Amino acid sequence: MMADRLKTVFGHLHHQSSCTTAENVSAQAGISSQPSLKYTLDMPKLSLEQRKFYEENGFLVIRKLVAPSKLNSYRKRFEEICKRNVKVPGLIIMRDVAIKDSEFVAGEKAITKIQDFQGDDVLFEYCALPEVVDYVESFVGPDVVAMHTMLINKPPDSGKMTSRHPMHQDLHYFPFRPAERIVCSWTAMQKINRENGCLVVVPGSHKGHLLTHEYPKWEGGVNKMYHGIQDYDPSQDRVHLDMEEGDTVFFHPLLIHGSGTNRTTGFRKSISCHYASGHCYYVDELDPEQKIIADEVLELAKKRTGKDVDLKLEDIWRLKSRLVKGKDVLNAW
Ligand SMILES: O=C(O)CCC(=O)C(=O)O
Repeated sequence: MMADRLKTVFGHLHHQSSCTTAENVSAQAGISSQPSLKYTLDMPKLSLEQRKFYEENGFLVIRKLVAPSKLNSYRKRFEEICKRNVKVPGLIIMRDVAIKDSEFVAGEKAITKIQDFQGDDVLFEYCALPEVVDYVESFVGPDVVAMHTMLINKPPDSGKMTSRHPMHQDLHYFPFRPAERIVCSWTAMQKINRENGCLVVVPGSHKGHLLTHEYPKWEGGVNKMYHGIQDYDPSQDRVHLDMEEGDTVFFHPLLIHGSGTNRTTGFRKSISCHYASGHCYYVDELDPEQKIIADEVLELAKKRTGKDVDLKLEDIWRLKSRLVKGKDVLNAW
């Protein structure tokens, strides 16, 4: 019994130390990665031109990838969740600071984002859509794990600019690596442009490193866990991604991005999933830059469970991840 347990633990440690590079992770998945194309893999879906674009810019938009009928079903499910007709285990429901501090607002209008919907088969269908996953494999390989799921319902701005999402890098939140084998898919559930707060990206920033994040000192306040890059330089070239319903952007977790104020009277909706290769690994030690988010997430987990348990950040990620296809070595013990 004891020997088996030790074998498992040592096997796990061995796994961690033996796959510390994107090349190793690709090799474990049976894919060769070329040094000149380090952010994409030699899989059938992407053309060479698309691969080169992502390599250079850290994002790639695919037009009309998800059918309106699918997005309608996710929209309806979101409404049901907001009305509390459906209860999803593990789901996190977030409210905009401006709404939270004002009078009670019912239903959909109170909710700015739902997160961790892996326990809901209707919404999780998005993460497993073959049309999406076919592209995801070009970034992470054939073993695909959904790590983080969100449906964002950006509210009309209250006038305090709280609907903005500060410029950040998603890797700030993640205790797994390598970054090259992680990708986000983000699908517009309606027309999204500068008026209602589209995504804004800094092309090429995925080639940099993880920067220090903190809560921005915005006058109107900022939503919980919406950290932004400390000392962000607004003079960097940015691109606003105008998208139509169903358009999907795939982007690297180091890409600097955020989203603007919603200056319309409607709620702006998008659905997204962060995927990792099943051969990624959890880091033994987080980057010092990540301490602020790790402490906040662990504090929240303790509050939610009501227990003062000794949790590590990776325990939370193991619980919320869900296999999409192939093998999940990342979350195996
Ligand atoms: O959809 C948005 O407004 C931005 C979402 C985003 O960047 C994030 O949640 O990391």
